[in-house]
Amino acid sequence: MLNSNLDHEKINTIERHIQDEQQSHPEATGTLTSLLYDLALAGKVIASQTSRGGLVEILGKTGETNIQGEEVMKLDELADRMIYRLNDHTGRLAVMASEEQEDILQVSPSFPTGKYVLLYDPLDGSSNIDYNVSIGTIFGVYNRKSESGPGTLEDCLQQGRQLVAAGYLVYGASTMLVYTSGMGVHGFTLDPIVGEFLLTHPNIRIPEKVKYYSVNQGYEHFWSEGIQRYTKYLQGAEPDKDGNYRKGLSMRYIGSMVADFHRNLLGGGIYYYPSDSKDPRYTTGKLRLSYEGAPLAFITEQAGGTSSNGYQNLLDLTPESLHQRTPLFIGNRSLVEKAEEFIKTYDG
Ligand code: AFP
Repeated sequence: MLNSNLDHEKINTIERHIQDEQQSHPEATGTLTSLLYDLALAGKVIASQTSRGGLVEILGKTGETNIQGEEVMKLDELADRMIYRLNDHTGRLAVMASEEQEDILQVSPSFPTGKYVLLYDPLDGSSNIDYNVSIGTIFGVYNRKSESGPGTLEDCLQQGRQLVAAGYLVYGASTMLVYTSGMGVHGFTLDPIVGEFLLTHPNIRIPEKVKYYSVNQGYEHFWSEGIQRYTKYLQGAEPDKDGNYRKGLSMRYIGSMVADFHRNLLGGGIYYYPSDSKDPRYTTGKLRLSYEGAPLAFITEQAGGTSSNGYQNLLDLTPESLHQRTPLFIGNRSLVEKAEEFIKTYDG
């Protein structure tokens, strides 16, 4: 016989949680709820493939390069197509853009266009795929700016402040989906038996007490003086402009931004990828403003942290092109502000 208490217990699936949140918006039509649920579904399919990565013939490179000049992995392609195909016919989107594709992605002409715009990085950290290291998916949702018909490039080039929702999936020891629609940050863990995302991390706040800094320190010699000194400051080996030293932090760097970001969101810390002189392609940083920076900046801000390109909040930047790169500092407010201070003092 069922325990009668169970009748009163709320089982918070992701669908129910999003629905409950949207109910506080009387004007909500349920479209955003459905769109976020479509993304959760895409995440489940991608998770099922990534977890079988070593078993089926999907690992390794396709032999092609994407528009960033990077080698395309088969799992990238799969994730890219999966997200597009699960969203091209729903009538919820006006247009999409993927980090893996040069141009904007129109939805199928046989279906109506909708009011939202979806930007996504289908498989972030893909160079880690072959090594069974956590990877992730990042997405951001905007309202369309164009009135009707097919969405436009302008719809995709919006300031991060205009984000309606943003989230990421991390495919690690378990699969998690973390999202915000401007009402706090909530994390769900995929129950692989039931096949459903269940609320495990409600109202995530970045801890005040910081533990980690995450940066590819192998590039140290190519950084500006400000970034070099800031990193030493984080290690407890360099004073700030007032002559104060901080207690040294632990360094953690996975090389999958989603995984590094997720750890710092829960544990407290900063992730940064500054500009460097190592590679002429990345003089303004490696990471993309619209696919990686803005969505994670929105989540950070909703969790009590902040972000910067070294001078300005990432959410205040309006992209001029679809694949624009940016230097990026993201995490605890005190650490991000301190990075800006070092840059101002030493790099001008
Ligand atoms: P890949 O998708 O090419 O692995 O790049 C991942 C990424 O965009 C981000 O997720 C990492 O934090 C960062 O690049 C790692 O870059 P480095 O290898 O230069 O540290």
